[in-house]
Amino acid sequence: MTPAISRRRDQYGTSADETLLDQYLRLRQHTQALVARLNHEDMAVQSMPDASPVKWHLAHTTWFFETFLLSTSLPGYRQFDPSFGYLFNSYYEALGPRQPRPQRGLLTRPTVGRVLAYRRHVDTQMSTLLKSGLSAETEALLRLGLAHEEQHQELLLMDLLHLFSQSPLKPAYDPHWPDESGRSGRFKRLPGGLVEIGVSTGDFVFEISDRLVKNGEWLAFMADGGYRRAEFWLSDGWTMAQSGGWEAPLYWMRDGDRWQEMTLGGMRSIVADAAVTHISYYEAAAYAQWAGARLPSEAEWELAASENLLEQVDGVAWQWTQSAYSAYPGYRPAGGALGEYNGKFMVGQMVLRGGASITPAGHSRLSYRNFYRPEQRWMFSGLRLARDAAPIETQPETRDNFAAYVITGLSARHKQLPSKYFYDATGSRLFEEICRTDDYYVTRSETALLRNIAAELAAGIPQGAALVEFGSGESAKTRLVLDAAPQISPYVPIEINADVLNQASARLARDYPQLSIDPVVADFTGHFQLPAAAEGRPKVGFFPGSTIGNFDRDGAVRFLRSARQVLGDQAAMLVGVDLVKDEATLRAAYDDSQGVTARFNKNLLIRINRELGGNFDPEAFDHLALWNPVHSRMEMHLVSRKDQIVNAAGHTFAFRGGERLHTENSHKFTTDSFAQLAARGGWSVANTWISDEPRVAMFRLEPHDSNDWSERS
Ligand code: AVI
Repeated sequence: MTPAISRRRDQYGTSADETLLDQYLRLRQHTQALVARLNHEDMAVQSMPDASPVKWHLAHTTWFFETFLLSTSLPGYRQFDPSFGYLFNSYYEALGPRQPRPQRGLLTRPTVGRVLAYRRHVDTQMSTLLKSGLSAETEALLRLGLAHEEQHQELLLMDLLHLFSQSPLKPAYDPHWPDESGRSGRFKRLPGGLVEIGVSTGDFVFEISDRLVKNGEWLAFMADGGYRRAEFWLSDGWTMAQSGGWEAPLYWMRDGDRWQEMTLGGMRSIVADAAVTHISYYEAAAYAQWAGARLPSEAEWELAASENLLEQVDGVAWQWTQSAYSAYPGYRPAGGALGEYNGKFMVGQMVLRGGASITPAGHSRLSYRNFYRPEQRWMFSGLRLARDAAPIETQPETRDNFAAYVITGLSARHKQLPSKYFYDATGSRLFEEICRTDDYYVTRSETALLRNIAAELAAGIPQGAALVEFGSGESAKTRLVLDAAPQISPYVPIEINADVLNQASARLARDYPQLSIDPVVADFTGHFQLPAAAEGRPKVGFFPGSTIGNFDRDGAVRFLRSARQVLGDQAAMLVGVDLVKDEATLRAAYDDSQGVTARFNKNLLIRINRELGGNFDPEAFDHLALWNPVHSRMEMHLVSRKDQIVNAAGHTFAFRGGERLHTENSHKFTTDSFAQLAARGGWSVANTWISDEPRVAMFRLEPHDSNDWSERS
């Protein structure tokens, strides 16, 4: 049993020291306050089948507590009036027949006075109940009752506005009812993908407006024939607009050649900067179509809201989404009559997100799913636009290339994929892990070598030289150079992964406060420009790690040439290279005993599955590392364990058992073979340093004497 006076803070925005009884009484008093300015006639009339009289709301919310809490949980409770079960049941079939909804306005009896007495009676009994202990189940029902009455507080105002809008006197509910207005919305960009609410929005980029569509914008839609041009409308919406004679939002009324709007503050001139409200889904969808946009899905809305990108989230108008109100996976209606609470409305209704100016404070939350039928418009409904967007600059090429490489690479007679696609977030992490294994010597040997030769390297770097690192990653080895050569400034790391680059740059800035750091987000194998800070300075290229071995020969030459061009004539280049050595050492390095390299290799299949909708089973492939003496390189492959068919990037690929997918080359050099390669790229070797076993080399290159290098192939 939960003591009903326990103090708690919850999703309903309750303050920490408020008891359940306090919450209950606060809620009930707020409802009373909402109707305090009304007379009894205001409270009895029903203006349309969808709306209910205020008196009915007052009684129905009370009936809810009486039926679901007092009758079941307060021993000896006696119903206030047995006829109320018929009169004030809303839609609960399990609780028997009820007054038809369109005829709630015919209930001149009970009087308002008796309904208010009913409220007082139930409040007294509820106080008794809430002062006793509540079971967890009863507490849950109480919370549902609180939320239920909050919903009716909003409905009550919606229905009242509709009622007053029908009156020729256009009475103000509250003459001081505030207007809301502000600037136009700006589109906010977001990546799609999997988000916490568990809805896959796929691999695309969308944009969503940070503010709601305004009356002024709606007027432009109207002026452009928005309500007369069928091309903007859904078929059902067009039929509805025609038959209903729609030419503006629900409460807009013509005043000569101007528009006025009925509000809870009475008739007012349209405020151009206020958000448009009281529109149906059909109108919202037509407007979005006219505006070259669309409505957001509820997943997109929730993602953007949870990223704090949106304004006017829950204080202006409920916002139509393009999502149908249907069950989330795992949703089960509650048992008994309460099972009728939401589930049975899950057809023919669209979801609205956010909250409105009349929604009780704290009632809504980011995951709250409101719903109405697409033609309804008496609620405080508005819209915010969304649209599909081109992915950020580098993405279309990268993604299209990846798909293109997968399609052509897996269709080839010798299946192959470029190794650069290893390095998604997981791949980059696994590579770091490889570098820490005992078997993969390349990083360890090179780091030890750099430590030994740092002073010598530094001696060859001129004062004020810019250090340009290609594929800088974490910039870990760079520190050895920077420590030995304080004359370097600026440092220009070039890295395709902006996050990695920003983090590494921030760490360096902290540790090297004198150093100017000018990072460039770019694929260093493509075209890019050095920042202005490097202009006019001698430049030293830095390319450690034997990454040059991952290019094919022509690719390596192309890279060296473009580096030569980027760095200019007054340049040097420090290149780390792995040397040819015994096969056992090489094979162990690419097939480490902990299996990290195997995971790194198979991660490529996982990336294809994720990014290109593939269905590879990584377990159906073996990792293979072999030495190719003809090309002087280590090769990595994935070997199909069986005959299998795999789908990816919208294509189907057949693998025979034993067939290989070639994923990486890692060329190993002698000092001579590397010098030849460098020469083809426009550089000559000025210095060579060799590490201890297992041996790797660091070369200092200088521009080739010959000035016709750039013409040679
Ligand atoms: C990044 N590159 C130099 C590594 C290499 O040795 O070719 C990648 C690697 N592949 C397997 N292990 C490490």
